[in-house]
Amino acid sequence: MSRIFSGVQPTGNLHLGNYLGAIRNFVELQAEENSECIYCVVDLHAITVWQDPAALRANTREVAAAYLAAGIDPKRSIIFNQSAVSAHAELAWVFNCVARLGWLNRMTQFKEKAGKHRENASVGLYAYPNLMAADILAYKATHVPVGEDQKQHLELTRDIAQKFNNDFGVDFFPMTEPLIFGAATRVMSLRDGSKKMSKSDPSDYSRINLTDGPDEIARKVRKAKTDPHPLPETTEGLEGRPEARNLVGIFAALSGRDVADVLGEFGGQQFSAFKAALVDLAVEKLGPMGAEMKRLMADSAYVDDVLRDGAKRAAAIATPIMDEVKDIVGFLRP
Ligand code: AQP
Repeated sequence: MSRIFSGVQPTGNLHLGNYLGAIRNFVELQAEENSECIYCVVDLHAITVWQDPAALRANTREVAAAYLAAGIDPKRSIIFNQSAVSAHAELAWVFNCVARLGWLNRMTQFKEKAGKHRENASVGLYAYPNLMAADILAYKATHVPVGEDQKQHLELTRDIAQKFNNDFGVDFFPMTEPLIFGAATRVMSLRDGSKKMSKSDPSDYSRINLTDGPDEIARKVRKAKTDPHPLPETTEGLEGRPEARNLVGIFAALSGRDVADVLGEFGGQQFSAFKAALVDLAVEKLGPMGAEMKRLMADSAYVDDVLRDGAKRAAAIATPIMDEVKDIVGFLRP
């Protein structure tokens, strides 16, 4: 049996990249036989940068609503928020003492997020990958579906698992495999094809938010950066054209076609015609999900019930694993 774990941060502005790179794959994995899926709203991760408490509560419900609206079945899968299961924070502390500073110093996401203000970044932002390893290993998850940007953190999770096993002479934690699949593992900003689409980009025009309506989607796609040439007829023609590659990739991912097939239809045409088709497709695929998200966000009692039930089921898996960790490490459990 495979145990799948993944999470999304409740930091607002959930976007097309989060959907195509992660949430859509969560739904697909849930349909597999012999898999147990645990999908977390990682609120402990969110506070590694400042979050307004009221916004954090709303954004936590927004991610849960996105999971549900995308098709995750809360009976079949577990949906919960991270802070509701104490094993995450407890195991993260143990891993703070297993992981080496040199390992964390190599993490590119910290460098990108802390930027020039490294001295001012929270300790939590630096230790984030240890918490991520704890999220996964508190369930002994075998597989973690993520976008490409999380690959390095997954490698660190394996290093931590291995060092823990070696240090204590046990064969306890599994070597978790990343699952990076789908046609859009790295969706780029609509304003700059060299930057990934991101919640924290100050420009709302850089991303399509999952709650955007048809007018917003149309405006953003129309304004998306392109180059002056017509679309190429073959995939090789996308070399050196990051914005064209991104938009064609989004079209392919949303339509379930491959890039060559999309270029077979639109190659040689101007961006204006292609963008019009992309707007129709995005509105068709994302519109109903966005509307369902808004409906669920207005029904916070239901969303909270789902999270409460999920937290109980998640804790039932993680607590015995954490108890074993305590025994291995030598903590008394009087
Ligand atoms: N642009 C992207 N393309 C494909 N996948 C993406 N993911 C994020 N951006 C893209 C995947 O979405 C999942 C949840 O991400 P997260 O919320 O945990 O954090 P993140 O990767 O830091 O996401 P953002 O949107 O870029 O947020 P900020 O701006 O706060 O850094 C992950 O599986 C991620 O790979």
